[in-house]
Amino acid sequence: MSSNNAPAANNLEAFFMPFTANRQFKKNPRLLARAKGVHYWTPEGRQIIDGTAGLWCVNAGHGREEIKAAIAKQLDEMDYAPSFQMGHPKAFELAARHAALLPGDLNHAFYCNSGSEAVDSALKIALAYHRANGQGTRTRFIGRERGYHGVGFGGISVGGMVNNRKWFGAMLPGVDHLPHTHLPENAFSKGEPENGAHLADALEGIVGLHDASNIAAVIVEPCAGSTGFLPPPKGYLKRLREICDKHGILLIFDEVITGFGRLGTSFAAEKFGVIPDLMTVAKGISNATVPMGGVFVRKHVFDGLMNGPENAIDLFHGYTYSAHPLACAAASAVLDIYRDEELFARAAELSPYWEEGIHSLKGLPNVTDIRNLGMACGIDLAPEGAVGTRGYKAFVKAFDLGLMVRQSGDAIAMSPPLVIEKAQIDEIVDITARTIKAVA
Ligand code: PXG
Repeated sequence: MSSNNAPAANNLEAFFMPFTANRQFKKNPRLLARAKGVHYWTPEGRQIIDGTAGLWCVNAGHGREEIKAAIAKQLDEMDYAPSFQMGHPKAFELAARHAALLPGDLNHAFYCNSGSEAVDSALKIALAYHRANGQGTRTRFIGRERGYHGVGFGGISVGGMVNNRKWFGAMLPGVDHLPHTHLPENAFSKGEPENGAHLADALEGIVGLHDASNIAAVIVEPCAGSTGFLPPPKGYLKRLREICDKHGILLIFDEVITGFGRLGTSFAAEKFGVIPDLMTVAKGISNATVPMGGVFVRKHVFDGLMNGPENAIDLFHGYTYSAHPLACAAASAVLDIYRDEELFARAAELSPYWEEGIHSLKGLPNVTDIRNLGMACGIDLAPEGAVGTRGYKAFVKAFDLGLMVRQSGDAIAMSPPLVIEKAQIDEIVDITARTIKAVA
């Protein structure tokens, strides 16, 4: 073995890369070595503008000194402390801060380490809540086609993206899916599309099939992210809330992407004026510096789990790293940045400029739909042969031209850090246009 640090010819081999065509990637790798603000740099020093805030997560921009200082300070003070039957001050402080930020009476925070864990935790909290309230037959879940709720068995069961499901056979029993909301008549809508509120009524059909007494919860992304970014039709979420209320079904919003400013408000729940019973978050909660996820819970759900004997454990669920001190320190520092720089309001202010820029791509070759909301967008390209071929080409081309985008099938999605400047939005739009033309 060589002690030399120079890359060996095969040194990419051992890392089994997630959600990646490993052999294809390793023949022609795309490596990121450094990041600051809205940019990455490759090991050779090539600058890449970050059109996706990493994976929809670095909302306050890369390399924030305040977060680094908070994590370092916490590491000096105390590296780790358990949260089972004991606690550390930063966890309680963070939960109180989140409760203050959250709309309505979402006022309790359960912490975990990722969006996938948040989703599985929320599903379990929903089951436990019903059982604790004498409704233990409520065990069914309802997700939505084209939904993404992470990769745990709970998440893929309620999720609706076929490739994330078809390989894995055994899933949660008792799951139904609402129809997705991507309607052709809404093509090129700016913001929330006009048509489709009626799609929420499919929930009534599912209730009619199983009876509400068997249904625990509905889980949706208020604005679907990974499937190519699908803003909800006007009135859709309110309708879903009404039907859930009518039948005593819990409504879970998966805000892993929409939480912490992406849509120009703290959470999508605030933007749409619809308060879910449970909300899952991750990503922007810690600006992706230390892995963290969470489930925010409304008062009645929390209270419903507090009816047992005072000395009994309320919820038989948690993680070694629930409320990890480093994650709590990072998340608290991120909240300071969001507040001091008014980044949610900044996202709202920038979003008309973003909308105009992204929709200027209409008319370019193969562009069949453009969607936007807040500081995110989805651009559909007509397939070229097998689904995903043109999308992948666009992803690679954009990277070559100095822009990071996400690809979902033949859709390109973007969600830049909320600290982005208008000139950088122009640059993103320009590179995207050149990319689309190059893959025509
Ligand atoms: N829910 C939603 C709505 C998500 O977007 C998860 C749960 C799972 O989070 P974790 O932290 O377990 O990955 C996500 C994750 C993409 C992309 O390209 C999106 C996600 C992750 C990776 C890639 O759109 N979202």
